[in-house]
Amino acid sequence: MKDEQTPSRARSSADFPTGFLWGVAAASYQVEGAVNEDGRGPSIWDTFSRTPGKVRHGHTGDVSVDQYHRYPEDVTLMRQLGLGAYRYSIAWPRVQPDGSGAFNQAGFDYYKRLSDELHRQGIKSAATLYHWDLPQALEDAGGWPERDTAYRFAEYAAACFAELGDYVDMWITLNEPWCSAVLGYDIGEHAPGHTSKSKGWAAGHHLMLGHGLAVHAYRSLSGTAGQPGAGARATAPIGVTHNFETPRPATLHPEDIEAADRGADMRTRFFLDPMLGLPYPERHFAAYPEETPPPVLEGDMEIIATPVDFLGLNYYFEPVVAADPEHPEGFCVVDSYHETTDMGWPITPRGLSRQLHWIWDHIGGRCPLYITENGCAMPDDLTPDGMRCHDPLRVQYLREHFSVALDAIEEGIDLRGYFVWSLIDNFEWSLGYAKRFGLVYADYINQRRVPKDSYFYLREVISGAEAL
Ligand code: GCO
Repeated sequence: MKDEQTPSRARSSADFPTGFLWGVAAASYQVEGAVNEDGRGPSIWDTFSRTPGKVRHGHTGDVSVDQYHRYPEDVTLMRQLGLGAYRYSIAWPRVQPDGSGAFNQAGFDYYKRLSDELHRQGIKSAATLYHWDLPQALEDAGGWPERDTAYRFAEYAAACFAELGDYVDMWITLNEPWCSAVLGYDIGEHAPGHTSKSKGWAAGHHLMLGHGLAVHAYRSLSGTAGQPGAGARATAPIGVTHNFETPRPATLHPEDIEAADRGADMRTRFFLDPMLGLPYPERHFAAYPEETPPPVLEGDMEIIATPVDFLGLNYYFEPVVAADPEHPEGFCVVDSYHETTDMGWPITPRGLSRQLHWIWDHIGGRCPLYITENGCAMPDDLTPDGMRCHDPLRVQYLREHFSVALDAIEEGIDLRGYFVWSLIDNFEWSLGYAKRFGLVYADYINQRRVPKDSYFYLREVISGAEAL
């Protein structure tokens, strides 16, 4: 196993293959603001962020960086960076305020305007259908632990394909279903804030079922392109984005290697195996007999296994685990003694290499991969005149991870693109505005955007001029 260091061989960012897609990523509730405009309905994040004690300092996404109104300026920043794609998410409650029933044309129109602006400036439009903002009305009816939510999602997805099919160049059904399921329904750190293991796994299954139904609906559009009323082209690739964890064993002792393998069960295999036609991991439910396994009905696993065109990976860090006989599953996460980001997350670029290889081997190379998020919260040093922002640690973090991505391509992994999280500082969920992940500094008082050093660094990378 290699150390956490970058290879010494001289290379440059020009070594990324032609057509490699450089992008940035963001999510509707984190950047849009305008929560009460043009018919948008409430989402679980509106409710959660207004619930005292749930989000640091009581912050909400009500305004954030106001991208709903300022998208032309943000797209210009993207073009000046040389980006090939913007990965944003569609707010379900903007286009279908109650999550069922009537659609809201003004909501679709916003994403058409955004896509038109992206295209006008030569940037691809990569839409995620669900980045955590479930319409509140669906949560009131039980949310993701209820099977019906999967069907509602598929219906919403089909409407997006029909309305926006001529605008979107790349579809991502879900962002990080693990977070929606586990942080939302089991740990309760994210909206809607429930704390029930069984609800968590039921939510996980229904999210994956919703994903499968949506891909299935998309596939059935192929062949209807060009027909009156069909709308969608169904030619853009469709995939899903996960935040897998493939832990590193604390030592090379067989019991720690086994522990690391088990550590991938619920964070990775639970969400990946059904996509490959495999069952949910059984080891976990054997270790916790009191937990209810996901409510799988006949035919569900086949739907979830509907082939995708690519797999998106969000990578931030690699945990280290060791065998722990006291633990029901036989493993625990241990300190990894790495430097950390402002989130307290260890900086582990070689872990990206291990994860890419783990996933690539596990899926047998059956579809290309994209890194759909990678980035870091770091201390930002805004100059007193407010004109520059120095973030050398972010530059270093990105350089190390880009270098590993290039290694992976040279090692034969079909990695097609890399989306940095995020263009601009934004609402970091339960941490509010306290953590800044942007390449561009957001002044939340006057909405001024100040490109950080990392922005200019990425511009050089994309232009092919940076040593890696
Ligand atoms: C994700 C998160 C992002 C976070 C980012 C930093 O997709 O992982 O949804 O929205 O802001 O990961 O924590």
